[in-house]
Amino acid sequence: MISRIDLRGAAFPEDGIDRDLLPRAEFDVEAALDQVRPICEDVRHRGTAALIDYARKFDGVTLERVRVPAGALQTALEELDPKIRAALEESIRRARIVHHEQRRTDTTVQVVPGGTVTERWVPVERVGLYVPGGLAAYASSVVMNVVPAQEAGVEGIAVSSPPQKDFGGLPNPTILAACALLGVDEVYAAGGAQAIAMFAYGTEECRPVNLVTGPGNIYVASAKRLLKGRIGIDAEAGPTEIAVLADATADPVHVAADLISQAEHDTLAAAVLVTTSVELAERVEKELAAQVGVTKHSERILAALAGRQSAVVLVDTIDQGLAVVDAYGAEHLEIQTADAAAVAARVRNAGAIFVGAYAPVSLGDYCAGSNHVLPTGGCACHSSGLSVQSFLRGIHVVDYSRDALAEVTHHVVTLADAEDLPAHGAALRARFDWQVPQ
Ligand code: HSO
Ligand code: ZN
Repeated sequence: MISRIDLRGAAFPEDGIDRDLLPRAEFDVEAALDQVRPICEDVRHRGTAALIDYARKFDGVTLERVRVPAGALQTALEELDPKIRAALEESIRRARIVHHEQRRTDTTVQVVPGGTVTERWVPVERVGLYVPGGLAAYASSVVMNVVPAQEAGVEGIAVSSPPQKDFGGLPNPTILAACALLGVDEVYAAGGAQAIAMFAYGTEECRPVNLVTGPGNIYVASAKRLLKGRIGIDAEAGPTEIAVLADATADPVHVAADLISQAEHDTLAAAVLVTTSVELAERVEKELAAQVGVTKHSERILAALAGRQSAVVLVDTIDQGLAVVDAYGAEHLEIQTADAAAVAARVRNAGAIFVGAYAPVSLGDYCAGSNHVLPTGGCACHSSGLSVQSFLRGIHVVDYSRDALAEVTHHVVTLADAEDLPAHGAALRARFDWQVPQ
């Protein structure tokens, strides 16, 4: 059901191996642009009326307004199963502990006497958080987006999630309850590209935002790509990925369960085991077959495991395993080896690393305190997951005295002349009666 890639005996170049060694699922954001462009333009020009039309067309619901009334949020919270409420509260509590510590303090550096540069951290004013509907309506993702934004000090937090036929045109009630628990009262019933356009251009009901975060399908990712620049975006989230680097000490039952846990998200999800032990590989393959048979979403999981994006990779050494997982740059990487912490410390590319036998990815999805919005598609080699930093801007504040400017003027004039930009130098010379101070 899962393919094997045998790299035992292969040459591993010193400067790293080919990052396409492990195939990934097709997620062609570019291809959806032509479909998404007219929708975004329509929302730009017709606002709420366009959103109501798309809700009828794509979600099969008739809306009178797109903003969810405050009463509906309160009702959703009152009707939330107390067990789910307690679990969400614990998830929020732990996420707050971690994200609170990520806050930045301004730093002032004295470059020369009388010349300072301060880095001032300022939260983004307004953010829009997109939460998918349908199969991927995750209340936990509301937590993972809202908590860092709140800890960063963002004042305007708006959430949008597709209207659901089954819930009278409101978004999924657990999503609404999570918003209420987090104190977010600005929620919209809009989905897909049209929701991203609403955030970017604004409508009669929704003021435009500065930054949009949150996962979504290919149309959401495509709208984010299209509107990037007008708005900031977190990432174009692709299908979920788990890679496990394991040796003979790993428990095949755990490894198989963890691979299956993320394959459960999507037929395009990737589950990759990299191991030095053929025996472990064989036992995991057997376990996968046994566990898939008794799990709820077995069809989806089977498709994900059998897809070209999933594989068991055999290597000779942990060093080679590290080269493979670094080239792959998984969204989630578990290290299930002897001395797992030491091996984990050597990993360079991963969205998040889960160390040892008792840190499965599912813990991180809900209750580790870490964030579960992480870079996919190999983007872990240049990007990080969502954090307080994602919602802050560092503004350099430059403060120089007359003497401090005088001291460096000749260098500025020289560099400006070298770039054939003499007016740049003149802006300094003008302050010293057009002379370059000696
Ligand atoms: N593993 C997903 C997040 C998630 N899992 C939400 C369960 N619910 C992407 O990191
Ligand atoms: Zn998950």
